[in-house]
Amino acid sequence: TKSIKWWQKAVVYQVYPRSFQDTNGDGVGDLKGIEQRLDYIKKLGADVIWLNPVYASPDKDNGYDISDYEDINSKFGTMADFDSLLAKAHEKGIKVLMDLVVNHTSDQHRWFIESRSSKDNDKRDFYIWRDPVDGHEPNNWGSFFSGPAWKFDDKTGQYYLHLFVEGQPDLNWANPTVRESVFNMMNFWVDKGIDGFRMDVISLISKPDGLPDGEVPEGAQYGNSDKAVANGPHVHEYLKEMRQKVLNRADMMTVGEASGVNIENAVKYANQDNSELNMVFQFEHMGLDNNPNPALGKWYDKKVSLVDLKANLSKWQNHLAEKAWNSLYWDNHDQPRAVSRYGSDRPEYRVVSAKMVATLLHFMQGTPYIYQGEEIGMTNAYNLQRDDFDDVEIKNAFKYLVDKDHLVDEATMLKYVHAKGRDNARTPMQWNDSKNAGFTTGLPWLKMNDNYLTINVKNTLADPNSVFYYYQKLIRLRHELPIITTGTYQLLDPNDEQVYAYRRVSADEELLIINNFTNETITRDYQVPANATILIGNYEDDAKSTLRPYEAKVYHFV
Ligand code: ISL
Ligand code: CA
Repeated sequence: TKSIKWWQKAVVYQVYPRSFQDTNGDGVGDLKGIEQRLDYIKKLGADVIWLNPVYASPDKDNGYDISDYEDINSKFGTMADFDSLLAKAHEKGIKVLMDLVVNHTSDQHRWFIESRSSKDNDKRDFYIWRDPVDGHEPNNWGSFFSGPAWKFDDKTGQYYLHLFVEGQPDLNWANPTVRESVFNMMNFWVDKGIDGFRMDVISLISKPDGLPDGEVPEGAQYGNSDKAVANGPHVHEYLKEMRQKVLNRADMMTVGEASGVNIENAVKYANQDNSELNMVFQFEHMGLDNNPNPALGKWYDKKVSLVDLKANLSKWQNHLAEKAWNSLYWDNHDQPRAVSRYGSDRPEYRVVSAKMVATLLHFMQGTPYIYQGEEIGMTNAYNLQRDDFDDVEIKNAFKYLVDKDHLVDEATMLKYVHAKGRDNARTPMQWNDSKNAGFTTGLPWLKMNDNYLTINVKNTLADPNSVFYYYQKLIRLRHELPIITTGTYQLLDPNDEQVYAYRRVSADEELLIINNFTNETITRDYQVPANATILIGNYEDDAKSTLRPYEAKVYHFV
């Protein structure tokens, strides 16, 4: 049998530094704030923190546009603050993953400033420059955040590629000097003693030869660059090189954000032969509740079909078993809140359904990720209006899809943003019921969710039946019961539209996980053996074959 790696038993807690804890009243969370809250994360029981980017950045896309990889954004503090946070986390036995954003840099990065200065600058080829074709963009690719993926630069008369916003020019990974520079920079962080990397859109770094047009979804303006670029011809070669030159220098944990990756290529990225990464964030389950109109992409407000969700997650569980490793997530800084999307944030169901959604995920095989606030059942932020949003993706959606292309009216788009917008996850952490929820004494950089008077850490810690203590128990169970890490996954009743039930099976014991996805009381008979005990559940007693609204329970038997 293969030995179990530390990151296969670990639970990760994602911190969005901007929105976690402000300590100097400027309304922006900072590194000192994270350090002050380490005991909270320790109490929850998480093993690892993933920090969203804290590097120097003009913040065109909240730190995903980096102008200096070896410096800290002054809004968040200093390199001394970072060193202190890392040391304190390690003292408490918490590991730290850094975000690695190397598909693109900021347009303010010195590499790009040089690159754009002239066609014969030695950094010209660090980025992807092309001549106009018939006076237009070199191909039909659209940016992930609406609009074209090419920007014309007057100075040299060429376009540069930006799969994300204009301020995020794509690096040219085909250039070996680019790779060498990135690996050197990564080694700077490895030498500091960090424990791993979360790699931003790593599936997009190798661009296809000739940059062919993407398929244009019906009704859309631009070709799909995601599909055209994902899993490009040399991506696995580049990652193997990275593994050799950087990642093998320490016992690191790596997770690649892998938009456009299916089960076949996931097995390459996350193969247990240790040649590339440990695991990927796959996106298929995030797209199941997209708009049926492809031109609107993710912008929609209908719930996912449970049958589709089961089929998808089960496919990943089964296909990666023994070959690769899954990451498990419902939400992050790019996704709406888990309880709002998969459970119900109505006051009468919020707590019970947040626990159900957690139960479903935390008994699967893989490494679970908890996004800050998920552990207290934070919800989408319905009080934010068009002018309140900060996120460039949301702003561009209004600008292009509503104002320019008239694909949808403004009121409908607002509904979609309330369901799917990234700012739902980015409103500041709700610590208590004082002004601005104890996040800041100043003006928060993004409007608070107005439900912080009831939904906050102080309340959740005072209530033994809270979402927090339920997550704490889920994490403890994963640490204690090897079957959660190693057991075989078996889906039950794939066509049941109301319940998601599955088993985890090992040589000498078994878990039966039952989740009622509806707000109704229903009946199901799973023929639970007489010797079964309840390991965890979100109701006080076991009503056997009766499943109450959003009920979740896990039986354990031998
Ligand atoms: O956010 C998305 C959907 O709303 C995704 O398409 C997202 O853009 C994609 O997963 C890439 O995300 C990552 O890279 C982006 C950055 O804006 C995201 O915050 C980051 O997680 C560009 O660096
Ligand atoms: Ca601050």
